[in-house]
Amino acid sequence: MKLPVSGRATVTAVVAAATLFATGSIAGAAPAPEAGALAAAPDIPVANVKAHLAQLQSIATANGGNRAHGRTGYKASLDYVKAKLDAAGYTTVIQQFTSSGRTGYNLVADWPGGDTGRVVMAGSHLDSVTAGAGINDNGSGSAAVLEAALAVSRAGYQPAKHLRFAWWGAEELGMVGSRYYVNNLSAANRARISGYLNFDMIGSPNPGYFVYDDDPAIEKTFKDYFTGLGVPTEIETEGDGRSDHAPFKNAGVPVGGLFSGADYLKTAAQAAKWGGTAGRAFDRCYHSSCDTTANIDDTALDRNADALAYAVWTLSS
Ligand code: DTR
Ligand code: CA
Ligand code: ZN
Ligand code: ZN
Repeated sequence: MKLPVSGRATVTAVVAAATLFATGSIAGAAPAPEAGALAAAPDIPVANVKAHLAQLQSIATANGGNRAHGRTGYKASLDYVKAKLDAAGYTTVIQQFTSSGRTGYNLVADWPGGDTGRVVMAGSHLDSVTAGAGINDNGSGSAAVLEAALAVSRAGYQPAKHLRFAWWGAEELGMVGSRYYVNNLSAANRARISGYLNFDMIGSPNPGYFVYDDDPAIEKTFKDYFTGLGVPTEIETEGDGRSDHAPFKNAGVPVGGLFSGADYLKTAAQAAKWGGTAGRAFDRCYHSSCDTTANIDDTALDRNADALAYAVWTLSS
C-alpha cells in the first residue's frame, strides 16, 4: 500500500568507501566456467533463504519490532545483508538519503566482472512498515535476492554481463530509495542497465504465482521457468507503479519481477490451480504485526527464489 510521500525527500549521498574486492578464489570451489558460458542456474536452498528471514526477524524484534525507514531495525538489517555480501567478494556501496526528516539507506552490491556496459540488476525493498517485521513484505524478496547473490559467489559465476544487486530503503513511503538511486544515475549509467528485476512479496502464505508483464523478454524468462516446473502463472497487474521497478520503468529501463500476492482475495479458480484457500487474502498479514516468519509459504518462497536465480543466470549470460 503506498503512502503519499510526506515532506520533501532531500538527498545527501554519502557513498561509503567501496570495500576492497575479496581476493583469492573460494577454497575448493569448482573452476569458474568460461566467462559468458550459459551456465545452469543453481538451486537456491530455501533453508538458506529462511535463515536470512530468521535473522531479519531477530533484528526487528531487537529493534522495536520493525525494519521501518528511519528506525534502528532498518540499518541493522542493512548491515547484516552488507556483511554477507562483503564476505562473499562483492563491492558494496551504501547510499544515504533523507526522507520525511529521517535518514534512509540503499545498499548496492556489484559482482566484479562482466561487461559494465550491460548491467543486469536484481533488487528488493528491505524496509517494512512500522506495524511489524515485514517478513513477507519484504523480507522474502530481500532474503531471496541476497541468497541468489551469494549463490553467484559460491559458483564463481562469470557472466558476460555485469551483475548488480540492490536493497532499497523507504519503499513504503513511495519508492523513495529506488527513485533516489535512479534519479542520481547519469544518463550513461542509466543506459547501461539492460534490465531490472524486482522481488517484492514472494513468499505469501496463501500464494499466487504472478509474473510482471512489463518487459516481454523478462516476462518470458520467468514464465519459461514456471512452465518447466509445471506451475501456471498469471500476469501481475496489482502492483503497477507500486514497487521499486516503477522508477526504473519510468526511466526507460526494461523491468520485470515476481509477486505472490498481498491483500487481494484468492479466487476459486486460482485456488483450483494453485491450491490454498479461496476467498482468503494471498497474505492476510499484509502490513500487519502478524507478518512474521510464520507468515511464509516455503514452497512459494523456494520456487520464486529459484526462478530469481534462473532469471539472473539467463539474462546475464
Ligand atoms: N509490496 C507492497 C506493494 C505492492 C502491492 N501489490 C503489489 C504487487 C506487486 C509488487 C508490489 C506490490 C508494499 O510494499 O506495500
Ligand atoms: Ca530451491
Ligand atoms: Zn508494504
Ligand atoms: Zn513491498
